[in-house]
Amino acid sequence: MPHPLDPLSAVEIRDVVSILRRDRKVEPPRWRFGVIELGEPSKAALAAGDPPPREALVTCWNRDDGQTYKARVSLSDDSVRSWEHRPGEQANFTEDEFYECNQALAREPRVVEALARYGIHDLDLVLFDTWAYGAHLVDERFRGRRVGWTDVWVRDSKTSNPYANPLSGLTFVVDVNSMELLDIEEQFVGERPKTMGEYVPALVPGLELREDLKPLEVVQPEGVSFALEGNGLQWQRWSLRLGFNPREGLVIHTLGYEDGGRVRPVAHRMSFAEMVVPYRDPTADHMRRTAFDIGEWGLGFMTTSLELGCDCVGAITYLDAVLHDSKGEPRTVKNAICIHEEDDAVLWKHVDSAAGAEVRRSRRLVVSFHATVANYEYLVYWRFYQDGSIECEVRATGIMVTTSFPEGDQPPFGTLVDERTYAPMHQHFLVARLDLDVDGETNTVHMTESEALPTGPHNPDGLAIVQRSTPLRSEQEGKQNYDWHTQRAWKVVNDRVHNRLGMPVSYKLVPGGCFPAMMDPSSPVFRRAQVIGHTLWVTPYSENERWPCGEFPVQAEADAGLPAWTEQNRSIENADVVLWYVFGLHHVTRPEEWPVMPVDTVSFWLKPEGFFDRNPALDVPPSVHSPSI
Ligand SMILES: [Cu+2]
Repeated sequence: MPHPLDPLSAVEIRDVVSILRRDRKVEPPRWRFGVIELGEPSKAALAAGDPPPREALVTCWNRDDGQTYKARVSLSDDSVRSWEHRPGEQANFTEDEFYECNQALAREPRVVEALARYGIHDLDLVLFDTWAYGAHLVDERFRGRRVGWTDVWVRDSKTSNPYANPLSGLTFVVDVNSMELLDIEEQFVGERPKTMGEYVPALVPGLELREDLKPLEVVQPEGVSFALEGNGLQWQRWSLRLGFNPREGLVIHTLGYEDGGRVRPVAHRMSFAEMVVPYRDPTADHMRRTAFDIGEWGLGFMTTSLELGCDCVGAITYLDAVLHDSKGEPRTVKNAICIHEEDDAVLWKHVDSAAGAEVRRSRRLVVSFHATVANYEYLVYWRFYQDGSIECEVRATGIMVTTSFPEGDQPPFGTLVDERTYAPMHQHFLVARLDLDVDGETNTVHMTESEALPTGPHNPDGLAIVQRSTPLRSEQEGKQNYDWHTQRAWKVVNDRVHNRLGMPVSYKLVPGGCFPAMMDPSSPVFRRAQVIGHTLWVTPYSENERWPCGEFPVQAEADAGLPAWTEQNRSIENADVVLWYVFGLHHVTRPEEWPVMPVDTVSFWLKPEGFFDRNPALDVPPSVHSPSI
């Protein structure tokens, strides 16, 4: 029996597909599956105790007429519980379409002929990189079709980096249902420059690897301090469940901290619900480049097996992830989730002449996964600390998108990284969906700010600072922006539970890596991704509100998620609140990020504030060093 929050197994995915085939004639090759995922039980159903029915949520579409459908399938009852037509909406793009589009274009005579004009005759060296895009840029003639656009990359050899050499100025527009080439857009930008975009040592001319690194090993002679049972994880006082789905990738469920003999809830569910990557370059090569990596493609689908290179050291435990292709056939990503402990230097310390030194090492539990999104990788780390803190870190690495330009004519929208080649500036906005339940479901989010009081008789030197805490009562008030001047942060407070000092218990969202959209609100790109207009949004929990830019951002005109839901201006006071935190990288590209980008790292924290009565890590014992080390 799976736990109600366990992801669908391969057998269950096959069962879902066969139920839909039997009852709704959803059959390949006419039909494709966008997403097949667990229909998670509601909080009430989970709390009820009896195992809730096992259900799946499905997005599929008919390639012949382009119509999209959503289904809820009951595995417990062997039935289709709901079947909903979604006219005018496009399902997420799939990896199968990406590969099939690449093959179709390589066989298309008009493409072969276009490439020959650039002296490119070996199609095996060409990568057509397919992107989804916004409706406003889809030509009137192709409206309503499932349209992708591709840029073109040319490898130097079969094993070299496909993203090393752009063939700038050539774009293909494709109907990815029929794989028909709809349009060729061409803007000759001159002879291709000679660049060096290789990073595999054997392909980098003259590279000599450093020889002065001695081994550094992490040894856990008695094994790990965590216990993983199925998808349930326990470490120190933390307990949580690991989930995974095609769109969000890793999901943290039912996070709690044991205190005084009981598990106190902190979060019901935490995940990444969207990622928006607008390239801030209006030239022909980049104007369509506005990726919604979660809504258009799925971070889960793009999760890579950590067998391929995890770079976690010590004793590592892995979990596999089960996904599916567009035919509904399950596939397993081996070692998709990495679980391990890390030493984290000093946790607390004091040196006193009488007592001597008391010092504690900090240890953290890390749960991570890596997604390769075509040229880029995103490495996601959830870290749990012994003092009740939680850190969510994202590292971006991989190969930047580049463009070549004619001699003496470099556009100002990027940074020169190689001969007549620039990397456009862009932004990676990540939206973390944080369904926190601090000591229970009934919480209120407060905006917290520091205020320097004016100089006066009681504050003659102007030293006084006070802390203001303002409850956010409605969804309108819940739209929050970072303010450096007041060191604004947000606290999730449970007014019904108090600590020993009489304060209501809370967890604080300590913002990090946030930045403004810097985009005209009338921009059609902004209209599709209005979530980037604020650092934080707060909504009352609603089971169907999962996707901040709408469930179907492919070819969308407008953001059908947070801006639409929050129009209702519902109460968020003493409610089961969900926080949507927008952070990421404002990526002003650098020469040092070419040909492969050293990680750029951003994070935010959730820290207990009055949740405990005192430092909860007082009981961490001093480190024991084995004499041999
Ligand atoms: Cu970037």
